[in-house]
Amino acid sequence: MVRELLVKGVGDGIVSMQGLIAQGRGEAFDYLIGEVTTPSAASAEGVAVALMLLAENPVISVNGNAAALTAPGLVRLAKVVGAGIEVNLFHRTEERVRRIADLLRSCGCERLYGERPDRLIPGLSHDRAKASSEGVWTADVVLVPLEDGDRCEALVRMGKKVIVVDLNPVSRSAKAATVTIVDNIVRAVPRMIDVAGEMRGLQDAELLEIVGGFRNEDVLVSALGSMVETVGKLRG
Ligand code: PTJ
Repeated sequence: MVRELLVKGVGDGIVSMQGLIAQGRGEAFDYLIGEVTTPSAASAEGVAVALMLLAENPVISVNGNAAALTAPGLVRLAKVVGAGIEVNLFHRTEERVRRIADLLRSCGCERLYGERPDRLIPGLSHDRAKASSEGVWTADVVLVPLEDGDRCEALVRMGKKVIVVDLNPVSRSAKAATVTIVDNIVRAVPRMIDVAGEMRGLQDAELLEIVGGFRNEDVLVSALGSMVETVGKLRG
């Protein structure tokens, strides 16, 4: 069913052809972690939500894959944590930006950026660098699901706290991010919405306690550990 969403996304002009390859890569890692949200991914999801709730200007960056897989979920998450949404494409065409923006608006997105970018993120080629001053450019916390390594590194260099959702724990994005959620986006987003609902009433001090002591390397090592465990089970 998830695969079909991507195929439909290509037909609707939302997903790039490269997006299908990215999904295949993600699926391979998902099989290795057992297609479940591991405890360390669950804790990274909690830290990510706490960071977004603590942020001054949290922004969720949406690409073709993220839109096709979970546009309504991302809009809901943005509402619960008080974030804006920006359409940012790796393989940018204005037509695809427009289609994704329309999809997000049809899901109820009110604070939407990315259609008229007016800034360029330093260190990236022109189309990939495009950003909006009120969105990603001034965001202090950015959730970039399924992000490519260059953009993730560039956002970190700008001093932002960057949260990625990436099933590959050894991708450049996973290693560069402030918080890496090694989980399928279709499982991560609904969980984050629930967690955000629970955390919304917390004081800043309590949210800071959740964030304090988090080490992203631990999440990556733990994800790789889950994969090794899966291999171990094959030995009986
Ligand atoms: O729509 P665009 O033009 O912005 O392009 C989007 C893609 C995803 C094609 C582009 O950003 C890209 O090429 O990204 P990468 O470098 O392939 O990185 C995507 C990462 O997401 C890979 O490490 C995959 O393992 C991972 N991934 C793929 N599907 C999922 C996933 N992680 C979580 N959930 C998934 N469903």
